[in-house]
Amino acid sequence: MSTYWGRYTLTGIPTIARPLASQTRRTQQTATFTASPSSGYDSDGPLTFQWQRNGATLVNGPSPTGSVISGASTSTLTIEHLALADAGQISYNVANSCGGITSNSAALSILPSCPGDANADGIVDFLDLNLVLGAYGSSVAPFAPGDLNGDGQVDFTDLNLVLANFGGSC
Ligand SMILES: [Ca+2]
Ligand SMILES: [Ca+2]
Repeated sequence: MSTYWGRYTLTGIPTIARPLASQTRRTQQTATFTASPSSGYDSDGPLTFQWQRNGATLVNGPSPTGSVISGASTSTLTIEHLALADAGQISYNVANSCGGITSNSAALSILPSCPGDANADGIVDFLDLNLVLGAYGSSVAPFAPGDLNGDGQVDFTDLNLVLANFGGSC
């Protein structure tokens, strides 16, 4: 005699616990969206994810807009080096062996870059100067805090961008 366990509550199509929130970023910044499926729907194996923009499947790697997409088929989507054309409605599909569901659409809005604004708060001030000076002379990831022109170095070019725009807002 064998015992079989019913899994009536665990074999359904995934549901989503929290809706995606809209985001606003500036060009060259990074946007990250994280899926929030409800727990308990992965008893038959890992959930699968696929992200979309305006309903079109996103693909990892350099995109036609100049941005770089990663995690397009994981629970976390990352878009680096955002371009104005990356704006759109972001959504994802999450599935298990029973089927899938598509999340709400969240707006990704892209504003033009703000020269000299190292901390992306819309104002060029002492905080930005401090970020550049704090990393001055170092090699960093392109567009890391302090590297305003994205050449991977924090140097006079970046300092000049802060000074030339100091006191401005955008
Ligand atoms: Ca700032
Ligand atoms: Ca630089």
